Amino acid sequence: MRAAVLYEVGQPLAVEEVELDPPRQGEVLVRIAATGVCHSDLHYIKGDLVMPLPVVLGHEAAGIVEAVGAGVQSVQPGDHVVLLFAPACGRCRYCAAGRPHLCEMRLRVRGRMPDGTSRLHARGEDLHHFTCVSSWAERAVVPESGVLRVERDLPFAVCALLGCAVTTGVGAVLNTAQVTPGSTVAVFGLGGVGLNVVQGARIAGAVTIVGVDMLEHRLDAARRFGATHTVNARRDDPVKAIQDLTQGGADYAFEVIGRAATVRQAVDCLARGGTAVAVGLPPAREELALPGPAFILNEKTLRACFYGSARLRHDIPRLLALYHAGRLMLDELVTAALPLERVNEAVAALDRGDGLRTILEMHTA
Ligand code: COD
Ligand code: ZN
Repeated sequence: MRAAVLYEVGQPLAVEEVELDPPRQGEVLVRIAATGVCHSDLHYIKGDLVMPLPVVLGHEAAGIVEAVGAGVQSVQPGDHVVLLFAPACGRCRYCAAGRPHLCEMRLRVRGRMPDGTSRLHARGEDLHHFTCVSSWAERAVVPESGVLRVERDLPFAVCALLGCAVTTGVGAVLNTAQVTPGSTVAVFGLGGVGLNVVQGARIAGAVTIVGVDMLEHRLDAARRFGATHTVNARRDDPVKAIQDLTQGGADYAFEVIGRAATVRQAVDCLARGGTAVAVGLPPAREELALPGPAFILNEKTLRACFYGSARLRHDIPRLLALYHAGRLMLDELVTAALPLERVNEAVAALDRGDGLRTILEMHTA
């Protein structure tokens, strides 16, 4: 099959023939139909975040089950599925506590399948898996807990987005922060994930939603997704602007960029007792710094958010219900569709901030 392989940081991906083993016990073979290009993938391509190479990236995807390994019960060939990048064992202390996105399995896999081996091979060596998904490929072998069956009449691009951007962004608001109606909210970074934080805040009933970005077209998009105000951080100081727009500070602020400096801005723009949520992952070399007395005397909170703190099998059907009810904008997020062969163009477009979300589409006919 064809797959996009990252052999070296900073280099274009090689779209080439890759060998994919059949699914083993408890695994599922998925024919990828649509897969998103997310900034997390770009972090690894650029080397801001580090993982073992060579690797097949891609973690936001949907497709059709082609085969299942022994013991698989929740899906069968022909089912349409969303791929989940946090496989969960269902037994560890985190799964038992109802926080399967923190499952111990995720920490163990480190570029492999849960059993420690790889199903992907090229040029005579094993390739690494990315978050047990590796969807920038025609097919993927994933753990059963990494797929969720969805209705067959849904667009694949929409299902792919539910695998990351939507679940992460809306989940940050509804699960991690638990924004309450009437709140004031600031969102730093209005890409594919940040726009979902914006619409999550709208769904939660926030009355003031301030979107911050450096690209005018992203500010326009944020207004369509529910922002009541926008700030261009290239022109204006976002902390001061947010404090002015929220009568002294926001109740909640979300950092959806992945920079220590903007996490600090998210903390600084809060009202007393406010909560900042760090969704973006800063480069490994950056440490987060907090203003000691102002943070403590004003009783602020800084929370981290991974994968929207989501219970995926509970949350994704609810997100789909919001979509069907016309309250969650998903089709509007997809602004370009390209074939896998043009993945490097899609990555460059993300780096420039073109459009909102590019989807790589495979032929599934
Ligand atoms: N001030 C304001 N806006 C800024 C600034 C700044 N200083 N710098 C960049 N921006 C804007 C850009 O113009 C862009 O519009 C936006 O920030 C970022 O958007 P995208 O589309 O490039 O990124 P997303 O939405 O695909 O991803 C954002 C994440 C923060 C999720 C990602 O970068 C990340 O850190 N991921 C790691 C966390 C993780 O693992 N999450 C789960 C999988 S995604
Ligand atoms: Zn992502």
